[in-house]
Amino acid sequence: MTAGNGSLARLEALLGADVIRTAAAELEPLQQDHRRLYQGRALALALPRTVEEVSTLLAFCHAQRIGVVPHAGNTSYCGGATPDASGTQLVLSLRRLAAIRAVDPLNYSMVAEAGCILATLQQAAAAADRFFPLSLGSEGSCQIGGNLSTNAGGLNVVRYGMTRDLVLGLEVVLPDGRLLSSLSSVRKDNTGYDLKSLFVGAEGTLGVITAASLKLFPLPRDVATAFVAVPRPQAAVELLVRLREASGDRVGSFELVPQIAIDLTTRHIPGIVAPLDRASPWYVLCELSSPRADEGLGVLLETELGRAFEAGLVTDAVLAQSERERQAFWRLRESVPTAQTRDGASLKHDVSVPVAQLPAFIEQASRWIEAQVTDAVLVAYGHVGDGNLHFNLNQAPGTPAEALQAQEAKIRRAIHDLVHDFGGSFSAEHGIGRSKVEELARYAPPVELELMQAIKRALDPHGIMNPGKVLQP
Ligand code: 2HG
Ligand code: ZN
Repeated sequence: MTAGNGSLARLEALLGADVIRTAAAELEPLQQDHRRLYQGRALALALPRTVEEVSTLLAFCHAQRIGVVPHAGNTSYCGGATPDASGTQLVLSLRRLAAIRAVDPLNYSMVAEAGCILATLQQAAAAADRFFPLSLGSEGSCQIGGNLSTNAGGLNVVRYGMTRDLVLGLEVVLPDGRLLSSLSSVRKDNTGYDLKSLFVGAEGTLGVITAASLKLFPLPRDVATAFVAVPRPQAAVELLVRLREASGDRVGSFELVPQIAIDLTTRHIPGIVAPLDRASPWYVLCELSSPRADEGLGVLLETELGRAFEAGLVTDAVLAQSERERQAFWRLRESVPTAQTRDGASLKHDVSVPVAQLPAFIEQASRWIEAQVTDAVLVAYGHVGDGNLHFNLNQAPGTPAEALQAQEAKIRRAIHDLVHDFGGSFSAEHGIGRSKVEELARYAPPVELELMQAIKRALDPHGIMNPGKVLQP
């Protein structure tokens, strides 16, 4: 795929210098991912103001065979939004398409443009007495277009599902510039193939999502949050079962946190304190919530934790007594990735296995790491309720980053092979991007891969959309 100065001049002529930006200072932040694993060089940055401009832009790029890299909040863990080093790819940001087109509390839905910051949507829903449940550590900067394109997971999946589950309809500009306008707000629609689902999680390889019709829920009014010490992951899984049953399935979040995450966050993030005095190998951060203000969830949670204590599943626990305390628990959990980064180099494995298999997976994978890996500290945490573990490794204190990095390929293969044996996924919530293209080619069943390639060819015959991401060219 080639694009020279001639194409750039024509693009500028077509859309104007306000839309097509070339200043180095504007391109620089888009040319590397937030973990600084990938560096690229962009032809230009496109900042369309309208859906029509997105259409015009893609039609031109389709005709001229110019690669387009959609770029949202730049919070990807897989390099999915970074251009390659050729200097021929156009980075496309929809940050100016940031209108909330409608909030409909009676229909429990809203229509938002792709450039909306996730936290803004949560606030808009709350202002209408409704709840938009997608919640991520990066919610203050990530954009809904990126969340949709990566099918983001996050902290409330156990109750509300992934981003895909929150979508009623989509507006998408296809690679040739045609507009697929399916911004339906109906909940039942069995008219043929579910096309919108193709674009959710496609990471911008099939088209550009410009707006979405999203599900809303009743606002939680009774919330009970606890930080709980558990002796082992199996106890966490059993506690989850107990809480789901005892609360009538009111578990909104259920996160596993190891002691090392407490050590890293208290060391590297100002203001974080350990919620419990005594160290425990593992903790659970769990939250029950209900739209009924008088559900009595605090008492219920305390009672169930007491019972779990008697059964040896819990060794200590603290309930948040105020919104401030609750926020402090969540801040600790959400700061784990930042604390990991501040501690040094890390290797990340965003894996999932069936929830019931998680303890066995942790045990086998940890045993392998202990026996086969040097100069590393295991930092395994995540969304137990979804069977999703961030099985990460950090460089050991006093060892060079290179010592860990040199083992990356060997570790990745062993962990992903084990995940495969457990019937799990090597990318539970972070997607494929650039970093896991070979993994997808290796682990996806051949027929699945063939179908994905056929869909890609049908929608994007010239391969202009996010080239080199998700599928091998
Ligand atoms: C989280 O759960 C994010 O905090 C990031 O998905 C996980 O850094 C990671 O591996
Ligand atoms: Zn996560």
